[in-house]
Amino acid sequence: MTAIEAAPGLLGPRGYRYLRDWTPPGRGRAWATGLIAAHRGSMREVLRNPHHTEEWAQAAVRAPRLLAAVQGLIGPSVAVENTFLVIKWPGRGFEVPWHQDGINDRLELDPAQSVAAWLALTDAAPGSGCLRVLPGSQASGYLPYEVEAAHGAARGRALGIRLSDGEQGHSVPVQAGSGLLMDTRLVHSSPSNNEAGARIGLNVRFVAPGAVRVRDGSSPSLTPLSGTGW
Ligand SMILES: O=C(O)CCC(=O)C(=O)O
Repeated sequence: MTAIEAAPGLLGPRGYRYLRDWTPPGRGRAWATGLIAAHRGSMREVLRNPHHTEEWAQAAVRAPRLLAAVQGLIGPSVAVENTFLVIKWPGRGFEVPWHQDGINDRLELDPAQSVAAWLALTDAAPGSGCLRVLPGSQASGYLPYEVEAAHGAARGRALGIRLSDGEQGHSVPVQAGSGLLMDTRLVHSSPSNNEAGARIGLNVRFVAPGAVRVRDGSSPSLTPLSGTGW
């Protein structure tokens, strides 16, 4: 199937949408302040699945405006499949390679029944490492990926997609408390933070019942938020 023949997907031809004020900006910034205080000493950069243990993340994934937007896309029954927090400390090189959220060695998400969200807790601008997206890339489906050793497991993301020559993507600045909703096949990345403050964002994968196709025999760990069928 070529990109032109493929259906554009839940988020339309661009494959992503801005979500304004999923939480009040001050609340996002207050969570960020708490995270900076908790992790400044260790300079921890990645928290996996904070919605399993941290109250702020449990509240974030349930934020009414966010949940309503997700339900509008994938229906009334919604669970969280994964969350992934990235803290980009100022002056530390940390690039997230080009990747798609809906596929890894463990599973593949049905793009018609799942959606990814990137939720800003601080302002994110091109200089501080906001997301770069390849608009329309979701129409090419899931692409081959490779392990990128340089971005090793310690940083939690080991998958990389090679772009064609000349492709650079498009920076999407996002204010604290706002975010992006993305097709799970949208190719995106983020550069290092070269500004003075930490840049913090939470990536969430939301699924409807039946959206997860397991690839390695393991069981997905779903946190139901609404509806039935779990
Ligand atoms: O927070 C970032 O810079 C990128 C995170 C991301 O793309 C992801 O977790 O899928």
